[in-house]
Amino acid sequence: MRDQPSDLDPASGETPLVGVLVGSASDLPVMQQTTAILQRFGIPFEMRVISAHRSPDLVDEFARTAEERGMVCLICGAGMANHLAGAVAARTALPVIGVPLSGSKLSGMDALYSTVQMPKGVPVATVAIDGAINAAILAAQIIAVRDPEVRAKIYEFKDSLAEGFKP
Ligand code: RP5
Repeated sequence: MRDQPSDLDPASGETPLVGVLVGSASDLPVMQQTTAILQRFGIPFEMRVISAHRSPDLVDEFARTAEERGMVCLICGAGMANHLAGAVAARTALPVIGVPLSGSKLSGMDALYSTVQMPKGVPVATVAIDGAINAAILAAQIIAVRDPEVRAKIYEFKDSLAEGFKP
């Protein structure tokens, strides 16, 4: 499928700090949990449907230009043979968080292995299968290192976890 800018992009006009890439429109129901958390922390993001296998040139362009566009962190969610996170990580110095997605006949074990088993030199910070929420929290924590406002929201959120995670 062709790359599509997402209608989930914030309308604020702010520079996106997080790039959220998904391998297929079929991944959106899970990966929208990522964008919901980013919105909750007030972090501007850009979401794109872009595939390592179907639109590799667009992956290349996105990964190589993300830093100069002001992004701080990238989240890549895909299922099956998930090469998206690794392909992106090979092309940027930005931290890349990979979300292996279920939905395949192997229930996401295929995507987990192909995301987490990166060879030396090209790390991908891999969260759980369908761990779209944790991917966003980790991205927020990366941003929080230099952003006191986001840091305060993270601490508030962590405190709230004593009563359980509330989406
Ligand atoms: C992966 O293949 C995508 O990330 C998706 O999880 C899976 C199936 O894609 P579709 O056939 O639904 O487009 O590349």
